[in-house]
Amino acid sequence: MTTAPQAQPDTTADRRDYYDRIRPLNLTPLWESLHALVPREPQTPCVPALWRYDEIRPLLMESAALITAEEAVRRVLVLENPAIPGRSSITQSLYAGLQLIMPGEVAPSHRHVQSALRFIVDGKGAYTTVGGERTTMYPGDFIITPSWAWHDHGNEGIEGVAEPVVWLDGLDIPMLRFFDAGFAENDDAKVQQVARPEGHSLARFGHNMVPVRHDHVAPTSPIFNYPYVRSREALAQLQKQEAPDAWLGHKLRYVNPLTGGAPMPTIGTNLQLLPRGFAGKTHRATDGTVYSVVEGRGTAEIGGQRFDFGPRDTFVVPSWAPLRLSASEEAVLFSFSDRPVQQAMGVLREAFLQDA
Ligand code: 1HN
Repeated sequence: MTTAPQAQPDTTADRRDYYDRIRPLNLTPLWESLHALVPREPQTPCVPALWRYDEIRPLLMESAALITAEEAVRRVLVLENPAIPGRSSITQSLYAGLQLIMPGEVAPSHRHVQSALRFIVDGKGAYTTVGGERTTMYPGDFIITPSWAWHDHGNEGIEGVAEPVVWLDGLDIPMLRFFDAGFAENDDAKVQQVARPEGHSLARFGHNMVPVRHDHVAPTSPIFNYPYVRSREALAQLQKQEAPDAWLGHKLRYVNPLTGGAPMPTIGTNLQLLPRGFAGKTHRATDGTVYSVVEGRGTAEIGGQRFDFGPRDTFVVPSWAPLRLSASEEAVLFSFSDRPVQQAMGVLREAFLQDA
């Protein structure tokens, strides 16, 4: 048997007088805040929200006339959870932003303890260099900047195309702020030296095989670009070969090939396909999750609120909010959350509900 926690005690006059006397000693009564400190279930201040790319793109392009990537260091519009403005947070633990790099621009080399992911949203011809290896970025690619790895970005164009490139940044900034464990430094060079050929890490670790002798010991995946063409192909095959999960459609999580766990120690990532006409059942989980729509259209019903999504939109599902996904066109969604951290702590909970 479980019961609801006790109601909060009354704040009587004599109690208030007592609180006033203990406050100068930096003391406070637990019994006034216990109910809020240990809620019966998650009580996130965050709310669901959707950012429409069609609305944001012109504003992003406008920012390119205001400031260069170099002056900005990173030219990004931060996606803030509307219920917690001013904290550069899309959930309590995660940061998200849309970054723009114009043809010919460079975002200078630096490194920090915060881990980052890039999910390419719009345009091609940009590259990022991470720890001495460069990768060309295409829409739908999932790219990792591990903690403390040097990284710089540029846009030299490719295949005769020079166009603006936009990606979704996901970082564990609020988590690092919580731990007060952040360090950062700028590189002497604006653009770091490339030390290995493009595709080297994927060749070594990206084919269900790994080198018999290697020295990769970091907790982050040795693969730093998970190309969309490969992940999309897996989903296309799955769709032909099996029925979709009633809650998730066809959903795959990205893995670190050395561990089978999440590719980043602090952020878990997924790619899912919702078949045309899919009407999912309701599920919820304690990891607040950010979604980026790659293809197709549909609806996310989040805590009873309806959000219609289309290509390149971003939306956030707060911790423990019931989520029901449906698709009017075949849709592909990328998503990320702090799931590996909650799993390491043994606190992740999720529920797959049987809708009536
Ligand atoms: C950062 O280094 C990047 O390297 C993007 O592209 C966003 C947000 C806060 C702090 C560092 C990048 C960032 C960031």
